[in-house]
Amino acid sequence: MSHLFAPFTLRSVTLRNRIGVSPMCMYSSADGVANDWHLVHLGARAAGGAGLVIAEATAVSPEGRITPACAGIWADQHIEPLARITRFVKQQGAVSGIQLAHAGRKGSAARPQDGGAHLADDAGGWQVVAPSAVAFGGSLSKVPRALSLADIARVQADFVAAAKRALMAGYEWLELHSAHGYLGHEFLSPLSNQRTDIYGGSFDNRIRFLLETTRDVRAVWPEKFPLTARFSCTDWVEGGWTIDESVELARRLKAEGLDLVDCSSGGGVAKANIPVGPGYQVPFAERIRKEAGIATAAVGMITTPAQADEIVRHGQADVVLLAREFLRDPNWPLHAAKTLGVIPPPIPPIQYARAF
Ligand code: 531
Repeated sequence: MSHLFAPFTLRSVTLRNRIGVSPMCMYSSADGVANDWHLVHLGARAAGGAGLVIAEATAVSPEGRITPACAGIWADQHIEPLARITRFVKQQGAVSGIQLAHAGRKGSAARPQDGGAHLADDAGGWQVVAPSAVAFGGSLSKVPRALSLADIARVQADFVAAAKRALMAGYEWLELHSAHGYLGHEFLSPLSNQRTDIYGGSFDNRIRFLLETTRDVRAVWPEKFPLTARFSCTDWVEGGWTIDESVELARRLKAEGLDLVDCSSGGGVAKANIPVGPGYQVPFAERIRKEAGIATAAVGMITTPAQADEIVRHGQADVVLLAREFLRDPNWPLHAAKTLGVIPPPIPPIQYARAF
């Protein structure tokens, strides 16, 4: 039976355990460039025993950033600072992943510590784009420019170029961000996608952007490396994107060479009733894994070793991704192994051996 500390192989990549660092925005870049903060943030968690370390939402174009301080991979100057991190992560025995992202209408925002509202164009912000000219609302009040067909092709080409740079930077695991109300999700949900062309309306049309992007990225991303996507499995509102649609989307993307769905939820609308609680998104990972026959990652309010271990043991997900719990404890995997009595225990970095 699989368990939290059993290795996991996807394509030719083997994780030493089922524990991943969820992509977390650090809002710490200038011009999208990774720096010492990112090295320490990601490197410390690789040293702490994670099997997979996924770099934060990394924008495929400048206007695809959430904030001016977000990470980017739209230019060759981004490659070497990221490569410095992937080299260190690998030395620690972990696999490096990266989440490629476009923020859509939720871009051009201030950092959370600065309030998170849309920034005016003359205050460091920019014109946001989306499938349709419909504002997110609240403090994200900018009305986006609806993407033309040529714009859509350009954004997809940006994802492809970003994937090529990610490969050059040493990543072995790619995640397409299609959740949390950012561009990929905006195409999926009828609440944000009101297009009347081939990218809007029917289910087949709303999934077309992600399907094509997956196909295009798969064509340049090596066969030996996993390609994954994060979904908001439901919008949690009537008339929005649903878990049933997520299951069908997972089936369609699997046929395009997608290897795993990272199962999150929400973020597409400001007002949703979300039953946040321990493991509240795990049932989505379980359904997609069972009904679409594709590997899944569970994420969201996973905090204890027993909880994480049970998710894997019960076949609800192949991998668990931890976010805030990893901020509280970069050595969470080493501590979890001790709590669970894992034999043989994972080997800590030699520099820390006397502490574990
Ligand atoms: C939190 C978030 C989780 C679920 C739904 C909406 C928002 N995160 C999402 C991050 C950015 C910061 C806030 C991304 O997905 C990039």
